[in-house]
Amino acid sequence: MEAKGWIGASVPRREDARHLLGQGVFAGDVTAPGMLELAFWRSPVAHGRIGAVTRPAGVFGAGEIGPVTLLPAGPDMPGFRQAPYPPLADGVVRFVGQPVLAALAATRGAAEDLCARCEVEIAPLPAFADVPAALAPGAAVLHPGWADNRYGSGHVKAGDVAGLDAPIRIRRKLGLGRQSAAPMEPRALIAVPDRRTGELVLHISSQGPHVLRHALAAMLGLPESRLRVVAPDVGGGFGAKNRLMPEEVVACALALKLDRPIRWVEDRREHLMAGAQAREHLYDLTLHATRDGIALGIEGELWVDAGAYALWPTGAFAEAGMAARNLGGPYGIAHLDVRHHTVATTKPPMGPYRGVGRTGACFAIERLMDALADEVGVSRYEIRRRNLIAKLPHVTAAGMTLDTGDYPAALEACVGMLDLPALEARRAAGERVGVGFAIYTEQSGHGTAEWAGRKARVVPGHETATLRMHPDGSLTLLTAIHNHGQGLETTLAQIVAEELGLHPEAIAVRHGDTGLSPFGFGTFASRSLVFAGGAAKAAAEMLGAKLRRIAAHFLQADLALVELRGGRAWAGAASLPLVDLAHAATMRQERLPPGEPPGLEATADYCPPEDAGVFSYGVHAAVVRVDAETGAVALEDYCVAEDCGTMINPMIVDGQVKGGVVQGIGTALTEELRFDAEAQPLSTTFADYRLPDAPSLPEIRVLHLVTPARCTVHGAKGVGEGGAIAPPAAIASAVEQALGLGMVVTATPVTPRRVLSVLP
Ligand code: MCN
Repeated sequence: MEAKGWIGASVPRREDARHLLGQGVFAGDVTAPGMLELAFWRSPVAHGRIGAVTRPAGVFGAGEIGPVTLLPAGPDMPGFRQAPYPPLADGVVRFVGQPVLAALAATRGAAEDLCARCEVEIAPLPAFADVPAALAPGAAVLHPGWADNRYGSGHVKAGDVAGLDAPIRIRRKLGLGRQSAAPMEPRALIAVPDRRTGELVLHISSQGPHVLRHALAAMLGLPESRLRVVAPDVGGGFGAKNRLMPEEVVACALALKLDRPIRWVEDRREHLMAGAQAREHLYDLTLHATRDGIALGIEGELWVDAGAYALWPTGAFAEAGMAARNLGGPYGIAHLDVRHHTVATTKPPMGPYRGVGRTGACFAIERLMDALADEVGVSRYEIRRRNLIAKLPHVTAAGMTLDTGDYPAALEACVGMLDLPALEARRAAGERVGVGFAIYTEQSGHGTAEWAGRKARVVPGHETATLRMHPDGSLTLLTAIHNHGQGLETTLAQIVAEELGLHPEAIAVRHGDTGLSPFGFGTFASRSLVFAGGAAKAAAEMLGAKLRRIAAHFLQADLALVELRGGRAWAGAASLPLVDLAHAATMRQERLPPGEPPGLEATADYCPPEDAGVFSYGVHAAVVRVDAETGAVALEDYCVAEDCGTMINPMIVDGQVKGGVVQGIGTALTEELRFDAEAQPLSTTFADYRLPDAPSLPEIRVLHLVTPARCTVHGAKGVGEGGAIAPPAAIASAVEQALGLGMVVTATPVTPRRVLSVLP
């Protein structure tokens, strides 16, 4: 037992040991007696009408899995069109890989064999594989009753771009490729009817069990009290395990119908074909600026290819709206006039992926700033120096309050990590090396007003934690957020330990089980530390207050003098071990102070007081070497100067930043889900969908600047996504410098083929 000092300590992640030793338990590891394995017959065409179906026994089609009510997804606003995702195709298939039939057998292989014996006639309908095809005049309409192939459009307007009369106008068309979140563990689940409790217990690889339970219960017509969702160890989510997907509805419905456990484990091909997909933005933007390179306004349009269905709860509308709102970046751009469109195509539905909306927005604004630098004739560093917001807080044109920090200082800090003269010397000697900069902001911990303002169907404005001290003085923290690589089992324990003067090892953290923890929304949007950390601290304060009251009574001391430290309650030199207090509070009620209720359990709720959230930020610098013969880009160096407020655990923050950067490098250089003109997927294995590999990565160097947030627990801001936001912009810029070109890289990934295509 130790005293305080846990905030800011690089405590090793407690969860690592079980993973390194192969002792984690994932949904696919769970079995149950009498279990059947599920496999899907998936559409081989992108769009078509289902005709005659021939299938063996043990195969179920739409309408045969039991009653299912479809839920509307996307924002709850007029003009937003609904396209709920049926668990099994309902007469029409709308993308390659859409589940059409569900096969059950004793083994996965046998279930796949049943699928192989199915014959489904599908009369082809027109496919549209991208936004231009979907919006082309006369294009077929994907969903009945829709006037065109847009889920919806929005308009972010502030100031008066049209009235600017700026001397410099730079128009560029830009694009960000389509991606898969590609977690190490694909999706997996097992739905088990529990005859003792009457519950259906769903073990599933999920980022947010309570919200999933809510949706599933509504779809299946079950009371939420009869559905328990357990997310055990989860091998990465990155956003892709935070939406309701058809496979989980089918498995639960069949488990209820047949009263048998049903397991489904996604394979990589299914994940790349039919899991939630991400990004794929198109931009047509004009930047207005002064002759000395001060950016004044942005106007134009952006389109997000949201695929064939809207995933509950947000659909892909969040992606487009977020991109539009963030187009001003960290620059004081006062005029915005941007229309955004969420477009339906015959491709898999889009979900969130680390950096939601902002990876595209950052690519767009940073590319425009590079073009502006070229136009004005100053360096790309100088253009940023001139335009960065110098004084915070700053309310952006889109109405977001960039709260605390020092953006120019971060730029200088990042530049200071590089040896620019040495790089110049190499360039002068003819080496094709270059450096690129990109700056991001990362909104985290945004609460009620923000989500309600977006007309979200679920408003994740709070989080709750329960802290329980057992009769022997040990502690359990119960939370509804989910740790799937973020290190939250360690950092939440650090927060409670700090408050109660204990060692973090003294606190067990349990999460991911609707049967255990109080309600909460789960882990996404870099919210967990701000929200669950806030709730954990508040619960620890409540429990600590009670422990001190009991201790003051036992020690006959003034309550104001009692403090908790090292596993004991102290009043001056006198002290008592917490276990004595715990024992009294639970087993010996008669010893408690008069009027003090028994038990040592506190449940606290937390909503961040500033509803617009807190903004982390950072500057990325990429150094690349380009082979002009082959177009290959080699990363030589990667630097990040970031500020996420107070770090609870600097080692974990480091890991989060580096992990994010690697994913951003994938966006920048290698990863793309490609489709042919008939919307047939061309990237269904890791041979075609290339993730960055360790040998191709430099050491990612991270410098932490710390400006505590004004309103969050310990002044911490979220950090989980920031690393993934800036790399495409930084790397594209570096490639251009290496080749001695102006702003010519307009799309990701910057593959060798794309590099060769921009060479003069
Ligand atoms: N942290 C800290 N000090 C800070 C900020 C954060 O010590 N000032 C710690 C937190 O305590 C937590 C971690 O850093 O242990 C990330 O915290 P936070 O920024 O709150 O992000 P979340 O926990 O909400 O995680 C979600 C975020 C997102 S949105 C995606 S996507 C993502 C990511 O985190 N998916 C991940 N990081 C991931 N990391 C792994 N390994 N796997 C994923 O699926």
